[in-house]
Amino acid sequence: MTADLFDDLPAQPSSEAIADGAVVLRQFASTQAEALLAAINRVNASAPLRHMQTPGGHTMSVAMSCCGELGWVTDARGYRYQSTDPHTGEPWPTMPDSFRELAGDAAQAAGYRDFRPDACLINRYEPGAKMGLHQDKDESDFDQPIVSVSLGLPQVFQFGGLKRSDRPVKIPLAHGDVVVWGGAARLRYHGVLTLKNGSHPLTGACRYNLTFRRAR
Ligand code: MD3
Ligand code: FE
Repeated sequence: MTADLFDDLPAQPSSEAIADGAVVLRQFASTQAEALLAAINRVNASAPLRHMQTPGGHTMSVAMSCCGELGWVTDARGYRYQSTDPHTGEPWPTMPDSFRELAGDAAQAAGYRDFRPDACLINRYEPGAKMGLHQDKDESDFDQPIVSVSLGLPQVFQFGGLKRSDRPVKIPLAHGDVVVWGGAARLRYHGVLTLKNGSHPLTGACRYNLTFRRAR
């Protein structure tokens, strides 16, 4: 068996600046993982995971849902945040208190006070799913960070620069890891490589990623 990027991740919580404005909080969410997954399942019972269409007409390989006052959607009309789920026509499910608190605590640990997310995107990757390099710029205030939480199978994150052509570095993200992306990192290109086959005791053959945002 050969060594891979996931082999030397810490089992205990630790914090490390991975770039100007980006702080990885390894294992920050691991003790809450089962409660977070139960809350994800409750949200997805009302707002089902779905494969959205890009404005260019491609179907995304990642399945998405949202909770909070606003949710992110993409369709033939473009990318945007909106207060209702286009699939049901209903408001997005309320953001669970456990989500809000985790996001606020992680932002605080990374030096951002009073982070109050109004949107949480839930991404579910199955083996073969990926997300190409992109910037998150549909939010109104780039001084607000984004907090991401990884659950389930590990996946390799690609962290690029401010230009699409900047060569990305690979960062392994494992179950329970939380990353706070703010400051100069906020507009950097990023994506995730294709999820490999595997099985996680809590999620089976998938990875969930929660991203907490202040959209407006
Ligand atoms: C760096 N999600 O939902 S999370 C996304 O694993 C998204 O599902 C990926 O990119 C995923 O938009 C990556 C890490 C992440 C999220 C937002 C960022 C990194 C970021 C915004 C700016 C810079
Ligand atoms: Fe993103």
